[in-house]
Amino acid sequence: MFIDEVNLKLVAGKGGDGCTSFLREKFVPLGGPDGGNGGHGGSIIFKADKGLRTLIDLRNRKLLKADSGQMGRGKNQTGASAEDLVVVVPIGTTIKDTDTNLIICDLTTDNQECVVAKGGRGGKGNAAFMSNKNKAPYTSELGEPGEERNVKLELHLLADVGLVGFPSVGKSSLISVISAAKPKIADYHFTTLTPNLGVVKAGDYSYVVADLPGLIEGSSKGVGLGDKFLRHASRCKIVCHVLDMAQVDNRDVIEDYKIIRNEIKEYDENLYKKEELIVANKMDLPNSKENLDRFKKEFPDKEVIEVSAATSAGTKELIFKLKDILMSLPEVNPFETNEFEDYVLYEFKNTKPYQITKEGNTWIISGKDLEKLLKMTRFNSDESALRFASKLKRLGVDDELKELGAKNGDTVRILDQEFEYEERLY
Ligand SMILES: Nc1nc2c(ncn2[C@@H]2O[C@H](COP(=O)(O)OP(=O)(O)OP(=O)(O)O)[C@@H](O)[C@H]2O)c(=O)[nH]1
Ligand SMILES: [Mg+2]
Repeated sequence: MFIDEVNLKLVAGKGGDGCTSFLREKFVPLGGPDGGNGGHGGSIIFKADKGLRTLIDLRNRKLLKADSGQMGRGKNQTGASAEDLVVVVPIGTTIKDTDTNLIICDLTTDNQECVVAKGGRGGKGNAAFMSNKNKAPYTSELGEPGEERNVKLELHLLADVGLVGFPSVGKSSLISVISAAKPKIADYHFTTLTPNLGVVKAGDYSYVVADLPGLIEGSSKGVGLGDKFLRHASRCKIVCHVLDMAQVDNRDVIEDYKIIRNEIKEYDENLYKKEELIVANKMDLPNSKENLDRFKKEFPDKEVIEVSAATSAGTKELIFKLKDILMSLPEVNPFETNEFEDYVLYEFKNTKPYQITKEGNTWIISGKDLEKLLKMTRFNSDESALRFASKLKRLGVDDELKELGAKNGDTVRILDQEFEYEERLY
């Protein structure tokens, strides 16, 4: 099955920094702390939308970034939170984390949402640190960094339109004109051996067309390339019947049409009753007009679109005609059926929030939460630095360093910050 794929880096918005401030008013010399919290950073949310069929709009994007929250301010003013970035994708999109290779979510119903990269929390202002013990805290947090993720979006493309017809009528030529697909085209029969899928853009709308191998008399019983590809056509919403109006192979176009219709009927009554569009191709060649007139007289109720895959004439009308038909058809959600494998959703279970490794005399501490804490600490304030140190202690970092044999004067590194290890004896 053809899969539409897009790789993206996601960077959610950073939380706004908390503020350190004290109330200063005339006649109130020693006002309390009034630094407000920072606003939340924007998250990146993926949302399924039944109006979309492909990932084409995201194909040229490499990075998606959400906005940061605003800084907190004095007078207990909380910074404004940033708006979330909502990315709409078609139903059936699976989002995978490419660093862990685990599936984050599988959007299978309309309007289903998933927060894929979470925006950072706003840093607390100093007013939030006031306690009975500390009436005038100087400490405030920096905003939490937004979550960063490398993801791959995958969409199993199901063709909306199937191009059917005798060999060499120009099905592959047509798909190569209306989409970016580049199938093999040649003047001998059965050039196409497996279906080619192409994404067609019609204004803001896009849909998937399948160029199917040629059908002949007896296809429904397995003659030629057999009935394998008729099954493919059964899954499409529109059967687009391509005819060679110039009768290059010296066949009769009316006969051809009847034969293929009969094969479709023999194969599956439902496929026969499916929405049909007749495409008269090769209209650039002599005799095509004459044959078309004959065809129309024979089938006065059938709508026919005239095109030439060689000159592209009429192909724009075809693209928009197919769009109009698709939009008029009732919505079915193929991803809600059991045709697709069930995915398993995995969740991370953090066992230990940090790891300690040693390089020479340097102890390196790593771990997502700890690194986040470091990024949220203002080291220019002693109080904030102490708060950071006591958090490390509470997590058990101090005890473990001691156990591992850290000595006074050793360097402890977290990300790009270095500290000196000093064992305090209380
Ligand atoms: N003049 C002219 N030639 C065309 C047109 N469309 C297709 N052809 C030619 O017709 C031949 C067959 O075209 P294909 O696109 O390979 O036909 P197909 O229907 O995919 O054939 P199979 O894959 O064998 O089923 C090629 O030589 C094309 O160049 C057209 O509109 N005008
Ligand atoms: Mg072909």
